[in-house]
Amino acid sequence: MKKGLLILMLLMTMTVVACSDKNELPNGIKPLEAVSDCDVKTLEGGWVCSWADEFNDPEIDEEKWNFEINGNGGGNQELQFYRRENAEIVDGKLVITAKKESYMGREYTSSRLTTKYKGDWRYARIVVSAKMPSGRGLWPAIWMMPTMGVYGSWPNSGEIDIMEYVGYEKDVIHTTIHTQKFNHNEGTQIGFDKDVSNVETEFKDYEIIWTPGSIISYVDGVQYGQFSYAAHFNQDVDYDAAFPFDQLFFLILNVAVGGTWGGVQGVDDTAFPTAMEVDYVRVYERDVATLDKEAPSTPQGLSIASSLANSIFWQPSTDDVGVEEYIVHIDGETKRYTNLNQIRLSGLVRGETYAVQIQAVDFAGRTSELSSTLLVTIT
Ligand SMILES: [Ca+2]
Ligand SMILES: [Ca+2]
Repeated sequence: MKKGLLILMLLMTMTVVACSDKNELPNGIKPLEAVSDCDVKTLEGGWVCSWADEFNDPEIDEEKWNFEINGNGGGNQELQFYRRENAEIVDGKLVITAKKESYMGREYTSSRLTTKYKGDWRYARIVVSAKMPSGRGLWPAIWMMPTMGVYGSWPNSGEIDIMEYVGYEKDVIHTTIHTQKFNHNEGTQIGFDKDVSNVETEFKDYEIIWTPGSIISYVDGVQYGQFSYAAHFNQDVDYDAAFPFDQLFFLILNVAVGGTWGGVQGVDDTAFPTAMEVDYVRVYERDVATLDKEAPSTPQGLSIASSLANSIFWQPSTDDVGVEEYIVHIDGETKRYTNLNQIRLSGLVRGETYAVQIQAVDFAGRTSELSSTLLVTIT
């Protein structure tokens, strides 16, 4: 850390709370320091740049990016073969070019880059400046997939489409989530569209702010999609079936050709070559150690779910930064943890009645008071 910055941060800390000591936080977290290779180090609201690529190096940085090399159609019957050769850095921008060329049994080539195991985040603000390729049949995307898949294979562990674009529908952008309960195989995915001028000729900031139970999508700072978990609307499933976005996800940048969405109106072979250009990727995380001053509110409204056995939910607690998880106390003992405001009480004795209380925990490790008691008889 630069000495000037350290002094500045100490001064800020002393100004805000005279007796503050970052080591006093219950979970010992430290203030975040922005990475040096990010051109915009902080954003309003306590967001600190923790990962970035401005694409200023002559070569693609393989400490940040993986190339997916295959012609398997991306699970969507896409037509391209993904090669390393179709991505390069030109004038400070990542350029992913889709080409009409025969290769390994495919008639088009392109590139798909991911940050898996190199950039993986659980809650973040992600800003990608990009300009879309043009032409019927093109299907570029800026999106995220789960790193570990703890809830199972697609779609159970979730997918976050920060922005997708299909060339036959010029200047309309899309943001979508897919989960076990909400996915396109069943036509139940949740998505938003927006008409935006000059998507193919101008760089725009495509962004999400992802916090517990919420993902909000923006283009150039204008909100156009909001995905929020609401336990009382999802009493039929475990919370992760509706909203599994409480685990690590990585970023993907690709340009697909054809496929079950991009290829609905065929492919215009005169469109090639055409490229998605990315000026920067910047990932911000909230500086909890500096921001957090208060414990979460006490969970209220404990209720038994109407259509999922032995499942309870409650109103989410509020907090000055955010609630990271809830502790479930059963007969006075800490028994379970859950990231969102619902849990199925498994492993208890059928016919027995248990006294359940909930306690919220914030990202600084501060805890709320215990909720009032809900009696639950296991069926
Ligand atoms: Ca750049
Ligand atoms: Ca707090």
